[in-house]
Amino acid sequence: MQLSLEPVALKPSNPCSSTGLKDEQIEPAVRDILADTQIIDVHTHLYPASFGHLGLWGIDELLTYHYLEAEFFRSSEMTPEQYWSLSKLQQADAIWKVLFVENCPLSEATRGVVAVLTAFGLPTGSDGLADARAFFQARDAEVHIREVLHMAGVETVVMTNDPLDEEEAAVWMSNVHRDRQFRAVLRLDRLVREWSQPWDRLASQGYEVDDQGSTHCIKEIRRFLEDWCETMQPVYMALSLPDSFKFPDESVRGRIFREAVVPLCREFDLPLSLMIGVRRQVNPKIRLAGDAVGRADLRVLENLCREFPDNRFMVSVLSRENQHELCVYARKFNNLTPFGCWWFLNNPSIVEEITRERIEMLGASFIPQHSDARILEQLIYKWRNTRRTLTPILSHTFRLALADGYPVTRERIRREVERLFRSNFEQCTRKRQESSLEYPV
Ligand code: RAT
Ligand code: ZN
Repeated sequence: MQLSLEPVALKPSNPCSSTGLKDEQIEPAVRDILADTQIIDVHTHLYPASFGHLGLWGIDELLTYHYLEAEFFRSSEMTPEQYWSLSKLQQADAIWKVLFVENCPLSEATRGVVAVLTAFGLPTGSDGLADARAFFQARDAEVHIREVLHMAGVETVVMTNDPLDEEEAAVWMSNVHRDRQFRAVLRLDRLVREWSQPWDRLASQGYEVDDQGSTHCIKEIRRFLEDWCETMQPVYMALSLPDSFKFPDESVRGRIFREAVVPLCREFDLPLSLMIGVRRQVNPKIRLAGDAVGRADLRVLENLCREFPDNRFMVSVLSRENQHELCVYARKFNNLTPFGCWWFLNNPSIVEEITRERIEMLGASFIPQHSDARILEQLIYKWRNTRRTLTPILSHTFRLALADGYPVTRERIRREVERLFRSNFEQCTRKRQESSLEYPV
């Protein structure tokens, strides 16, 4: 941690000992502190080098990110069928040509690619990708990962780990080397949402499950989850859910959720992350880019938080219209931590609106952002953009506090920023009770 340069900051643990800032000193202080803060990125789709080709990086992956694919189909005559028949390099070439050469990269996702190229000193206005490809090909994965995390000011990356993804499961079973900067998360989408499909996969692994969700089956699902908790040592369990998610729900899925997932989180003292509001595959032709958003009935959260006060829930909602309700519920239930401006919300104008609303209603008791990075170098632009968007918002907040008569110091700003980008998550994932799970060090 960098100590304040203020002369009276000799006792940084005592915020009252710092010099009060003047109005015009607040924004530069906020900017410095945000730049200095080493982020815990609470939700990504990244992997350490030991997970081999599961970890995506480099220019071709950056260009074929599904956020860009969605934009590509808006500006190109190419059909999805034609696009999917191309190799990855050809797809990347096509996207570069359409979104960066024939049109200006103005959207958040396209500017992100430009920012990454700039960060590595690569050309951003050329017709082809030869320089960028040569640069990334020459990089050593391990070194590259360290450098990108350093450039992004990210200390810890939280992964998304699906035990029903065969490739990923095989990596875990090979006793893969754990990297302390990458924390695991037991992702349950396939298990809970697609229950009609995975049951035979569990059965083939020796779990006595059936597609009716019998009491014995639920017990076996718990055993499956316990085994994977042992293997992965996750920091939380996670599930993305449609706008139509209901709780309580008497379907097999609803019972898996209520009788296996929720009690196991409690038993292992793990938070449950719920990402609510995704409408999967409204346009299956464009694959990952074909998911959309819907407004959810957040009374599900009310029911969950009230019925399970000993569970902790980290919640992100995809619909802009659900944001205010989420804040209201967080004021009612302190076992609920709102996090992130997810996916279609991760644009400066919307991040700004949501973050202001959250600060006004919750102070600093939430987690403002996660990157959701799928490709390593996205960390660079996504976190730079978050810092850039949040600087004026936090500055404005502290300036209001000063105007109301509160002595604002660098130490106090630092304490709140640390809370937002580190300690709220650390506290949410901290073990309160004895558990057989230990985080890897
Ligand atoms: O933002 C995204 O990349 C989405 O495709 C999803 O990954 C979403 O974040 C999720 O984790 O389900
Ligand atoms: Zn995600």
